[in-house]
Amino acid sequence: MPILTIETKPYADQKPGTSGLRKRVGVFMQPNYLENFVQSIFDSLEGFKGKTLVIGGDGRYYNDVAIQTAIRIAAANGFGQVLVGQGGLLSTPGASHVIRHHKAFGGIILSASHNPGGPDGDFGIKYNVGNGGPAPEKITDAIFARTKVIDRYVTVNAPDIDLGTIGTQHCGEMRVEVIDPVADYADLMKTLFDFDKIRAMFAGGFRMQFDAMHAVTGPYAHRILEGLLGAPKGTVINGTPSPDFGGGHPDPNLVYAKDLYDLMMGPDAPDFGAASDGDGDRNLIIGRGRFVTPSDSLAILAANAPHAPGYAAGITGIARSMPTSAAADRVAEKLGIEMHETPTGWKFFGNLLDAGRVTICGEESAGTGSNHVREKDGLWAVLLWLNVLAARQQSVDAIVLDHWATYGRNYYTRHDYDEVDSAAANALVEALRGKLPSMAGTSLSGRDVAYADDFTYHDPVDGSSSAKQGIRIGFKDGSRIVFRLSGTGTVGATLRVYVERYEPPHGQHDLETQLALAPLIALADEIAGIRTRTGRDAPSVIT
Ligand code: G16
Repeated sequence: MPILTIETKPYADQKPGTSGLRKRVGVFMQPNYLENFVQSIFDSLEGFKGKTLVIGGDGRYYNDVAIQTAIRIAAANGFGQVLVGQGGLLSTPGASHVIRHHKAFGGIILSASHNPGGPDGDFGIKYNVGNGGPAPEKITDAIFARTKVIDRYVTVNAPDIDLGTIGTQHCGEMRVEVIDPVADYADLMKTLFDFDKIRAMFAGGFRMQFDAMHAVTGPYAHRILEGLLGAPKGTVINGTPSPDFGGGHPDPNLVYAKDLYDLMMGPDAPDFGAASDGDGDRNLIIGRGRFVTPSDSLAILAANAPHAPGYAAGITGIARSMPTSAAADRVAEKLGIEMHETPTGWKFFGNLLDAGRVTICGEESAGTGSNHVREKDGLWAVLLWLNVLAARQQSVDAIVLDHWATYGRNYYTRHDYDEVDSAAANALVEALRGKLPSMAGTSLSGRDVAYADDFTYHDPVDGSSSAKQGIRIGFKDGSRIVFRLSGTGTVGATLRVYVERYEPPHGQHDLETQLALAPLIALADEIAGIRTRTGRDAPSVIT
């Protein structure tokens, strides 16, 4: 089949963000927009001729079209084989596992994660390398450089692949294998967790609600929770992926998963509530009457991981993103294992995991995962929690209170200001940077400043460094305020303000979080002039 070379013109706005390129669907539908980006990915890679590429997405609007386009361009560029999930579906952690398990050269994941979908929603694309993890910055920088000068892409004139039918097809010379999106992933989970113990817990009347938010984890959760683990039918709700996520916002936080939260705080709450996002890498954990912050969840899972067979030998180290609370640090300290603080973005964990320096990683943005794949993994976190609950035979609430009594509590909140004018947001950050040198050693609202800097990460494995990763103001009493601009928004800028305060093991652990942090929240506004500069009276989302 002849290879077609199509002339094209570059777009100036194809810089990958925290996790790939995310834009409104309408932007992606511009002529050659997607084609340019896919070709730029391949132009930035070497040595893939005849190799395997994994392609899958979260099922959002435009997924089907984008997959067919990517398959044709992959065929024209000389890949030997594409593995694609049935229906075009692969959760992000599922794709990571398929890449690793089948020793693929890499993978293309089509998702805008927790952002809304549909014709007026968002779309996204990212490239993952052979270890199953998001491409490191040196590759995303090369892709961006290529998008700025690209003048042609190659494709083949072949019919669409039938994504509904599992089995082998061809696109030009290239083999296309449509695979069951869940099978490999479910097999991996069986090796990590004590399925018998969890099954016995469900058989004993344990009740759970899992909200798949009309997104990609639906088929995974149905098969694993209700199928393999015997949870009653109806445990999984909103379990059929839809192109616009049922008109909802597939972000498992207290705003967009409010129904689940209300259920879990109500009189008829089940024992355990959980949710995952658009592409299945985030998680929300709520026990009866007890919300668990992602930062606490990371710490608790790290402390309890050996209850699961896959981690019975213990963990080698923990990594967390810089804005994530220091709760996990206290666990690492007690276990005497390595602790790493990285910039926001799962890609920064890859080297540490590959080098065996850490076993468990997590982020305040509802992401937790381990060395089993190279992405955060929503359902994995849920299964580890279930394993811990089955092993300890205690409630989520009891486990959280016990954790605080042992390690102390890091009160923690994140305030987001969405769709802020970009110029105003950048000016706010610039002004803060200007103030940093004069802050260290002073006292702000009676708190002594221990350090005030713009976080730079030095990767201990490959020696690279990443600067300007967020402004941190740390106080001598262990509290901290962090400011940074999101790298995943698609409209204007999103300002994130992260506030934390440490209360030791025998301190007061039962305060309402916003109240406990009120003085620091006020101080953050005072330092950065958030209200004045953004014109906002209140955050759009508090988590
Ligand atoms: C992505 C990244 C995460 C990051 C999150 C928020 O998650 O993979 O590492 O923590 O974005 O990033 P930001 O604060 O820059 O918006 P996801 O679930 O969107 O792929």
